[in-house]
Amino acid sequence: SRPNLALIGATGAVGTVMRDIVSTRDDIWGEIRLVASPRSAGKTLKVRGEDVVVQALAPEVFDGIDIAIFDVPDEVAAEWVPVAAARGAIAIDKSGTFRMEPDVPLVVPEVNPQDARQRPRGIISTPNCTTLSMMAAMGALHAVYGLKELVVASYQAVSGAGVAGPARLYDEVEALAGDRSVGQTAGDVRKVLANKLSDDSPFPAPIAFNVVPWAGSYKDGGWASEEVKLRNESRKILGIPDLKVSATCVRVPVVTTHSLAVHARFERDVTVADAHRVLEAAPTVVLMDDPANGVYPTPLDVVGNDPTYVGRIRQAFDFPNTLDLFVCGDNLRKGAALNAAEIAELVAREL
Ligand code: 11C
Repeated sequence: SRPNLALIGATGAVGTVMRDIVSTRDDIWGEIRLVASPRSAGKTLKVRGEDVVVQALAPEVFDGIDIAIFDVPDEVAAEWVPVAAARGAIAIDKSGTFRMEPDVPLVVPEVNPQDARQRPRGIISTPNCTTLSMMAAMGALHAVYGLKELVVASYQAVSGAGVAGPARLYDEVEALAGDRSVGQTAGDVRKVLANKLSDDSPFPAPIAFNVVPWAGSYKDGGWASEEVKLRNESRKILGIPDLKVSATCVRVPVVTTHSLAVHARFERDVTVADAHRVLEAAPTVVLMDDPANGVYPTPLDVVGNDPTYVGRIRQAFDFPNTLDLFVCGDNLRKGAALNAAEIAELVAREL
């Protein structure tokens, strides 16, 4: 019989995309149960064209469920993912809670599908959306050339912060619209926003007309949690424990789709033409690399699409075996819901 799927966090930014994804991909599922916090329970939402009533998170919602996909805050995952696993569901968790635990695989299906089979706790983690936005491309290049070092700058969309992110960006843009004097004096945008909006923003500085060099929580040494995750998770997914990684994560006024400028050093000789061939052959990567004709990916052209888009591939002038490139990936699709759905499909094939 067909496996039953539960989506936990069905009403959030990722949950909304998740419902779309399971409604449009090959339908392999029996029941699809929608679950959210008690605040959202009782709502009716569409999935596979049918109305489904959202259930409140409780131990019983996992009864009869084969696979449960969680997109909930870290502390909710810490409490409820083990409950799902104890009740016999395989839990696929999008939070940061279990990703680095040695007995929990961290899976990107086109890079390390084999890892999904070793899941002694019944838990599989799916990576941070920033890491995921480049993994299909970097995994394909690593498989051929052997990755040694990664230096990354991210340009992260506001929807990475959940539904409050786009809400804040739209509010700020509206508050500033029509005023052609703003952005020309230090602090002027802050003043306009302070007069018109609450100071309750998911971002530590104005995000309209700005870039903010901070994403996530504070970590030792002045690192942001997103930068630490990008390092740890890339190492685990690619299976290179000593991969050298350094990242700076920056929030930009883009609604959805994370971009990354990547400086990647490889063990073996690599040329731009070879990298093109490798990336063209990677099924989930789209190469957009013809800068002489203005062809390269931008988040606005990528949003809503599944693949990882790569362009601006250059041989670094002063660094041997090193490519500089620009990657864009929809942070809600491959960066979150799609990767979780692909893991669920991978697991469902074994059941
Ligand atoms: C962001 N990448 O753009 C984050 C959100 O570890 O899954 C996801 C945090 C995580 O803000």
